[in-house]
Amino acid sequence: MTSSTPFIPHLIDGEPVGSASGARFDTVDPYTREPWAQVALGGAEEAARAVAAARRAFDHGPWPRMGFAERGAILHRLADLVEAHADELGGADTADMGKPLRDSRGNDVPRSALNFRFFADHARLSTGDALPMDSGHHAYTRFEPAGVVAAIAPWNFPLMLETWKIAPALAWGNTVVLKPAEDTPASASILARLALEAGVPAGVLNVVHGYGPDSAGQALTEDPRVDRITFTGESGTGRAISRAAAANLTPVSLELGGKGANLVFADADLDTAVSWSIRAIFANAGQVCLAGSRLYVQRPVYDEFLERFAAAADALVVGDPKDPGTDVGPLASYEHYLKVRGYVEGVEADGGKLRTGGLGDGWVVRPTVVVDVPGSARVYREEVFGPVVVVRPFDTEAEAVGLANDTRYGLNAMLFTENLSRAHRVAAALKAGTVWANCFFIRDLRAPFGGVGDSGVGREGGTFSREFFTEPKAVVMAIAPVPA
Ligand code: TXE
Repeated sequence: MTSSTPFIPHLIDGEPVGSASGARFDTVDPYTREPWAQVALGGAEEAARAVAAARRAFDHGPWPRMGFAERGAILHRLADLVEAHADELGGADTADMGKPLRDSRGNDVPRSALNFRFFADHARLSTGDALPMDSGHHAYTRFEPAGVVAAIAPWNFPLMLETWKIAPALAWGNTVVLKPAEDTPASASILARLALEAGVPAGVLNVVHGYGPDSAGQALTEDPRVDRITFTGESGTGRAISRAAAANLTPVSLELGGKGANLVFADADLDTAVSWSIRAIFANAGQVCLAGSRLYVQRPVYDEFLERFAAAADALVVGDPKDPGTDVGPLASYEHYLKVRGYVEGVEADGGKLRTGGLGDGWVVRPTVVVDVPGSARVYREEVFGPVVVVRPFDTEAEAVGLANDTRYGLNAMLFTENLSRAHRVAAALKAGTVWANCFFIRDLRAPFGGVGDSGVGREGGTFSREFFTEPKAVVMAIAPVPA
């Protein structure tokens, strides 16, 4: 490290600060495999300071007391600033986790700006219930901000998933302590700086860097001054967070792992099915909770589909994430690369075959297609979180639904068919929080997002985010009965 190495501070109560102990850690560019910045390493002390700041800003500051229009205008300004700093924000995520710049700058940054605009407008336009009662009373609902929100984020869509949590929390008048994933700290500190510039008052959005267990993350989940915990990450971590939160009865929203099924029926449009299925597993090097990592193809089109799918996988450009032509970059960290490599190396011992793909140079796993794998294989059952897909044939619709539902996860599923009745029937039968028919990744931010089983607890999006980030209150007033 040289004196010109960038330093990424916490942002607490409006101030960029280091840790009290001076501790720092490196963040590593997974393409160059070199540290590119140093990060303030927070622990329980920094988490407590950030929560105290958020608490003060909530209990005494202007933010929860502002009108929706005023808060919304600030969040719209923040969205504009996010777009204006697209190079800096996208570049930070790419340096931290190797996502192609085309995706970080091209998709995640605009979507992050949209998160702020959407939730600002949604909160402002949201209506409550008015319930005239036969007794002459009148009940109505108020949605009051919940308080201090701890947002604990993963590394696969750093800025995008952080803003997915922060935007509704702020729009509804809460204050926030964000703990970004330790592998991807940079964009969060930039965002917090931009929030101040947009007019978000000091203490309303705080960022603490550090690890999870026995570190800043865990401290946030145990703090009784925190009113909501929103988390995206691994299912085991979700359980740990739930246990910690239970001590204070803090409500949690958990978006966890997935092992998405993708069903291609013989009556599908194969061009559509191949191109979406490729994106579903190889976008972001498969480091997507929604990845379509179990691909089931009806037997009459199995050979043709597999041929075309494998050829399309081979045609993806693997390389430098900063190169605009790159489709697939390295995995996000050495630790994660070792995990994914372990699955690829275990395929043959587990009785499967690599149809194409395998290990690349550096921390790269090439788009990998696994066939003939038994149902007990780890690569078939577990979330690999890499560019690795298992493909199996099926015969009947009922068998396909049974295979798709035979998992402890239930975040999402996809199906491809030109038969409208089948599409509706299968969508209803799949145990998943989201089902896509003849498409993938398309989102309406009003729709519920979350999973069943080990994929999570709760839903976010539109009114679902409102339910989580507010305390809905019923007010019952005695008024004179009004004659009809
Ligand atoms: O996730 P973790 P990791 C899956 C994927 C991946 C695996 C491990 O399979 O290989 O999880 O990734 C914080 N209290 N997904 O280890 O541990 C942590 O610091 C409080 C799925 O990175 O869940 C980080 O900020 N916080 C996924 C965040 O939790 C804790 C996205 C996520 O880390 C904590 C990412 C604790 N006890 C990985 N322990 C998805 N569903 O999108 C950890 N953290």
